[in-house]
Amino acid sequence: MFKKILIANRGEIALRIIRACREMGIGTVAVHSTADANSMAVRLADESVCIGPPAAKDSYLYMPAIISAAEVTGAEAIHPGYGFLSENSSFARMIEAHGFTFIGPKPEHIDMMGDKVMAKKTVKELGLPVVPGSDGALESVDDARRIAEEGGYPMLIKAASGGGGKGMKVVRSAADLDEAYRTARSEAKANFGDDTVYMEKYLEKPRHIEIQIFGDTHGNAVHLGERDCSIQRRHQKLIEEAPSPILSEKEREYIGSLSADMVRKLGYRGAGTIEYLYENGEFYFMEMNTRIQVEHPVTEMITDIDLIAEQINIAAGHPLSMKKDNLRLRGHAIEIRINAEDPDTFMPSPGMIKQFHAPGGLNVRLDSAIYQGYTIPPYYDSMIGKLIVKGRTRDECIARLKRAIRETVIEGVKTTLPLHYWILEQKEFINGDYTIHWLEKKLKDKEKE
Ligand code: MV4
Repeated sequence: MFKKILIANRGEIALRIIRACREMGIGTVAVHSTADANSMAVRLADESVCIGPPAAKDSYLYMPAIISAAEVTGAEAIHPGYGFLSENSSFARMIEAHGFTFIGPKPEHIDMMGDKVMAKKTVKELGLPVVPGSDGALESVDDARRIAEEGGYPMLIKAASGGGGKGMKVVRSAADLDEAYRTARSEAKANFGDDTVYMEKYLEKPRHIEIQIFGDTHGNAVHLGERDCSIQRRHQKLIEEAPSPILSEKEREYIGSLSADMVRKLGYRGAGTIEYLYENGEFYFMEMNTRIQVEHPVTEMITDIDLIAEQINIAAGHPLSMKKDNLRLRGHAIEIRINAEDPDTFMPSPGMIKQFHAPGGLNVRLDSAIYQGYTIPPYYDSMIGKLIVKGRTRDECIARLKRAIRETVIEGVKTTLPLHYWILEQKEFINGDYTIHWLEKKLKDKEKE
């Protein structure tokens, strides 16, 4: 096992990784920008190294500074967390080239899943259901027209290098095709430096359901069930839960096994998430994320498995700690993302936390790096924490979450907590009756009041 791990990240996930390392008896190095010198991760890690100025491109994204920090501290492995360099194959390669271990998948698998055309082709061959469409990149607008006539409108044009919704264009009829094709290509070029686009049937009312998987270096792969992440706004998830309120045990086992089988055939190593759209009882592969995700705690709550510890074990060459027959999903978990934002306008609200009191009680978990007197810097993502609760049932979870929100005190900055409380009171949320578009529509209606 590693003696020392460097954490190439900040905020709550840096803390989360430090916690796993400490329980495993592994030393920790926190790297930080000048803006994060007073962070909780810096305080709690065994050592810390300043790697640059506030702008992420000069610190958390600046690979030479991170590699140097690993060199000078004698760390053996690097955990990238999520965001920043977590899905950058050049970073993974550079780490390995310098003799360190990247706590994550093989660089080839990062590249494969980063190219959405390649990813779709690969997983289709390995048995996953995909959305019918262009079977590869679109060659021309005539190519697009032919495929659309055959499959029927509406269609969706997507960027091969995209993801997270950027560069997508819905095409409702043949009359819109020309413009959609051209703007999709130019936006793809502008955003990703690659104008490759592909097309698929547009699903109007899907849910976002994702499967947590793990593979090891011994040919084993498992799934840890699904998370339902359909409560989102502008491709930012607000609430995630496990299990999904709308899947049957049979559907869970079907899509979970297919996902684990795919990952085993791929020879994938580490944590990963397979994202699906779910509509009318069918699953359609959307993307695969090759990192640990923000919402991993809901899976931890219902499996009792430390997913970060599992990532570290796998990177150290150990076999998976869990097997299909010693894995059981128990109860229900819901996570809300707490952002330092105005709950009505979503404008970022950085500044000093004047008062802070954490919620507690049975099965309440707060993953956050904030403390009273801490100043949230304006340079990074506005997520300042995650409140996760577990219950025996979904209803118990919702009641517990509302209770925990009411006892949370965060003063000095605006947060999205009041918005979450409001969502938890909506009948559609309570009934589990919503699509990925529900929240945005509901917020529009709310505005009119
Ligand atoms: C889709 C879709 C409907 N039909 N693909 C958005 C992000 C990118 N990863 C894929 N996305 C979508 N792909 C087909 N064929 C709808 C979306 C989508 C979406 C998906 C998940 C969560 C939120 C979303 C919000 C808007 C659109």
